[in-house]
Amino acid sequence: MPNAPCLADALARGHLSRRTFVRQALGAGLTLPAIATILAACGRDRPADTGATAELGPIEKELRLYLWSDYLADSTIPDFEREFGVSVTLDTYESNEEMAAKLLAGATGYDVVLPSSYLFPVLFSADLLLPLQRNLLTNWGNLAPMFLDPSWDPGNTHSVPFGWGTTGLAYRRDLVPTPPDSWAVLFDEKFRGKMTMLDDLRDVIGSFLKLRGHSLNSVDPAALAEAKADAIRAKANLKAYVSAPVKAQLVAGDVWIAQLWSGDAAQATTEQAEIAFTIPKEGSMIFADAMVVPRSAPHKRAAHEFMNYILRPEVGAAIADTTGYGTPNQAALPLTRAKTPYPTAEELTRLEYQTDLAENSALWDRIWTEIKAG
Ligand code: N2P
Repeated sequence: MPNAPCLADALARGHLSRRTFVRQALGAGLTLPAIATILAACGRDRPADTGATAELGPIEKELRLYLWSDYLADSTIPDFEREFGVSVTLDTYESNEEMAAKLLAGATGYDVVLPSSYLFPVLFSADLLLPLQRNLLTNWGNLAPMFLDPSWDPGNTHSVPFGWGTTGLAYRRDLVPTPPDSWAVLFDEKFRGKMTMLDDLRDVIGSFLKLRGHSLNSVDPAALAEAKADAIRAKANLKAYVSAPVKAQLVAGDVWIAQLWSGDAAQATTEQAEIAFTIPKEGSMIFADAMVVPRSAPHKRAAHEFMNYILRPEVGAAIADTTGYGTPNQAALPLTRAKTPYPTAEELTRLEYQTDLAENSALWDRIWTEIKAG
């Protein structure tokens, strides 16, 4: 097993490609924040910093998107292609960690990516993000004030707010006699084999931290040890750790209770009206996902045009209606069917944003590995 300093040295000397470094470093147990820091320090192979402040040329003919799955309306891409004469490709991911590992390994070719807020420190420290040209984002004024100047990207210099949502429990009203109101339902053997949790370490460990009254960003070893024990206890009742694909299993009735993101739960409800969604009384996570442009993006002008297009009220409304997620676009909100209101101050006391765990990611990663193996 290669050790981390040797890997970093090999990277700095140019004996190791960025991709191989990241693969081996992950294998050697390094965390994403640690890998990002080493990449920034070694600086090798960093994509040329083109267009950060330079005037961007005319719109390119192509655009490559790398986004969360099920996060656009059916019309979003075809309408953009038609109007702008751009051919769009879309790759999707199921977790921030999956996406970050790919970007840190040097995946180039993507023009727009959609991380959640807690990932920004990692992406910034690896120097992966292009400063945006606000003059090209003429629809910027449509955004609601609560999404402006966030702590993870002060002044929104490198990101455009896209959507927000919460993590809770989706359940089948017709199959679960009493609506679950606590994360503790995951311990209930009555539902053994009929429950799932997200394949997402921040959501799984975070919800058991909330269950015991802790912050979902806790790095306290005792709190984390308890969350691990709880997660392993619940795991005995789980059918699987699964994220967006659980929708079909809820609709089919193979899963009765699923830890799920609010919008994906709403999408499932449009296919099966007996699916409901609740935020457990102990509290839960709220997330905000925002569009960024990697410095290496080959089509920077098209990326800006696409983000500006997403900021149109009718485009944002169609996305919110299809995905069930909240829109940060306040001009879009009245056009949506659901009109999902922004969380109130009272609701925010029960909801918590995930933050970067920095060097404590190692502890979380180890616990997640142990839960999965346990
Ligand atoms: C989209 C899920 C995005 C939610 N299917 C996680 N930030």
